[in-house]
Amino acid sequence: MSDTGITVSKKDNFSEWYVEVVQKSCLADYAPIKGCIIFREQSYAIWEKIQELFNKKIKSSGHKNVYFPMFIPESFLKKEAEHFEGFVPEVAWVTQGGETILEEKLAIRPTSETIIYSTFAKWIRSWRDLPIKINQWCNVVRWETKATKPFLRTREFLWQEGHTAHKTSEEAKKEVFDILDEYKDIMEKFLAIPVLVGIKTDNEKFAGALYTTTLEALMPDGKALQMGTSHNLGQNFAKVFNIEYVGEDKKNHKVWQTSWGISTRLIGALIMVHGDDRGLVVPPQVASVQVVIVPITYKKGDSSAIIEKSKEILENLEKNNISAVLDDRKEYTPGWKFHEWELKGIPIRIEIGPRDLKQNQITLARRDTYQKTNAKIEDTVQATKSLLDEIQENLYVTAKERLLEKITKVDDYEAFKDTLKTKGGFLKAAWCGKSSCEEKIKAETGATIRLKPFMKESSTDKCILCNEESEEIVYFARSY
Ligand code: 86X
Repeated sequence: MSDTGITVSKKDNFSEWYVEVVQKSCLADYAPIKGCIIFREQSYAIWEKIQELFNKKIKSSGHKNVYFPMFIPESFLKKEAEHFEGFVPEVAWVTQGGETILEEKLAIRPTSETIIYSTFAKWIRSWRDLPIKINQWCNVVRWETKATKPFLRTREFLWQEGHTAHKTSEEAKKEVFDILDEYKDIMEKFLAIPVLVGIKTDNEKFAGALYTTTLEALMPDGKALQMGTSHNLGQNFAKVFNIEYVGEDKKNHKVWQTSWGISTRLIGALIMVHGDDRGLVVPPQVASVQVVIVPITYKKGDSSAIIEKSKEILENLEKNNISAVLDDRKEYTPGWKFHEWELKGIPIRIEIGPRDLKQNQITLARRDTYQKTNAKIEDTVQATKSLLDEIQENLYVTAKERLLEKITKVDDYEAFKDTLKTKGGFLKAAWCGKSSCEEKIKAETGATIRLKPFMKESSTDKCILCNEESEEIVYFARSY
């Protein structure tokens, strides 16, 4: 195959396949800085779609977008040493401005709790100032030492971070779960990626949180990927940053807080879950181009009638809120165009050639199954709409089946290790609740507890490792 198409099969060499799709589908390119990528047009368009969807959701529930500086004075991070301790080796610093060595070095934000919450302390005076519900879209920097991978682990990435402060614990709790629901909706209904939701163990939660909720997806190589997180911070940060308000009772109270985030990692998940040996597959709901029209014309012969009809179809689709492009480039053959649009993952290709025109029809080719169907030209909009819905549904259902196939209940440690090695995926197992067992399993197998389900599954099983009384069934997996 040529150097424009995908040359490695997803099944044979997943990791190489991924890197090829990323580059050849114009999603990302490597940057001249180690561990950084250039977000190219195909990935940035998906990111803009995610931004559009999430902004709509949070704005309708009263959140406002803001932007804080990317520089955080060292003293701010030190104030929070307890919660950020483990992260210090990942922080990148600015020590010099122009020729001047800075008196206090500045962290490039790895996350913005410290700068935002010290500002909350200034903004919040009385109960009338609450709740505060803000969000920012920004870049963050974490100086990764582990191997980097486009979208999944890079030293700079894009995300949104939401930060809220409330009068009561109940209100904060509701916020945590409302956001979790919005995240789940984006992942499942728009990105067509099924997720498991639950709570992190104390080992895996954000140190600054009372508890951390998480959304976890499964990648085709059997590894779990955290897709997003929503934390209940309780009053932990209110204590450190002294965020207090005078209540209606005239007394001082500390606020209750939440924080939550999703990142450009979601794009990595989308590529892995839906992509195939022809390249990227973009779910219709997040595709900036849903339909490409390719007129089948040849050098010899008059093609004006076909081009005319193609333009009509394009206009008609656009009028009906279907995002379409007409590829009438003369310098490429139809076959070449097919490959290119497949590589880029456009959900539907509409072909119209001399025979189609004669029969007053179009050919619709779907990206997910490669199936082709015909429709009368006057039915184009209807046929396209229902096919887009079908593709969206099929991508989700297929991914869901693959997820369910790879959730395995295991009853003893031998089966645990064996299943992890041969099959991967999520392992449901009883756990006694002790960190020591969790850590030992991680050291011996590489699997961590990805989540504790919200609804405790009652069981009489004993802990998978120590065989003592178990508290609950949890989900283990190796992960990204
Ligand atoms: C944890 C917590 C939280 C807002 C989110 O998960 C969602 C959005 N923030 C992020 N975290 C850190 O606090 C952190 C801190 C430092 Cl200093 C660092 F270098 C890396 C970090 N990574 C994650």
